[in-house]
Amino acid sequence: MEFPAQLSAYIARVDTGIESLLPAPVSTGPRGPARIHTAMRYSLQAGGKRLRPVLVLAAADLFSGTGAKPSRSAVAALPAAVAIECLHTYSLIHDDLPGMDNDDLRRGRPTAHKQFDEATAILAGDALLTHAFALLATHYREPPALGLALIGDLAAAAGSQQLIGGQMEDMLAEKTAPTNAQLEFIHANKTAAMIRTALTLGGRIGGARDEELVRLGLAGEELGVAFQIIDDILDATADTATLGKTAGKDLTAGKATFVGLHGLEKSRQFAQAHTAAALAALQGLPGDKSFLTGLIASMASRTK
Ligand code: GRG
Repeated sequence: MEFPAQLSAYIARVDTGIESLLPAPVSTGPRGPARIHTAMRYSLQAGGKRLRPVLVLAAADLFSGTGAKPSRSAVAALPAAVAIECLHTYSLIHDDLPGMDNDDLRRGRPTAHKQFDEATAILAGDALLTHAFALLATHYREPPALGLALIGDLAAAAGSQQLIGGQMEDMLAEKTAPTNAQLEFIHANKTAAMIRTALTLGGRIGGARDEELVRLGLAGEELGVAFQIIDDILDATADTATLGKTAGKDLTAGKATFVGLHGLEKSRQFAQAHTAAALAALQGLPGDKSFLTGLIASMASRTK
């Protein structure tokens, strides 16, 4: 299958997984109450690139039948793919809140606190974060070591040393002149940690060996840094309608960005170098890497 068709097929699977693995918005019975579930689905079903869940599925596929441990099909990777998208969406909802970036537009729609209210947006984010771990605990009971590893990986990436720590440093760095080391810390943790973890969750489910998980993690780290540099470039160069979120926000908010520190041209070169490093890290892994190679390349030339 050609790359675009394969990407659409993966995204369709993620969307089906979201539909079936999120609580239904019914007002009575064991799966209620309606408002919180409607708000969770509102942000999650707004779309987005689905990069992280697609990476989970594609990494699992890479090892089908090739791993040292018994391989599981990528169908088995779907709950983990949905889990990471729940976690990512929680971080976007909370990032948009008035107390953080105070944004009105996300994924082409009013942000959760604009559509509902601030309290509902906070709770929807909290509920998506919690649901991510519930999905892992429920769907990966066997073997128990796999479930524990997945939960441990996601908890580490989402916690105060990585996603939340990166977000904290990002906020502290606003309107300061950050050093390159500060910027690298922010991007490695706020952005790259979750992208790296998407690949390692998929690899674990597919049965990757330890050295293969290290290689996947390295590819994810490099892809994540390239992804954030391109995000910075797009924030400075693209328009709001294309991005589906407010463009030019970094400059207005005095954010620490690659473009602010190094300028556009240098940032483009850095993005290319990190993309090349991600592709290089993939080499040496088993299986058909053409989809992942295509995905990494497509992220380097994305326009939104
Ligand atoms: C609130 C704990 C907490 C963390 C917030 C995700 C985040 C950290 C902040 C959002 C702002 C931002 C620029 C984050 C860097 C990561 C990033 C580029 C997120 C957007 O990811 P995309 O482009 O979004 O994959 P879609 O909507 O396509 O899924």
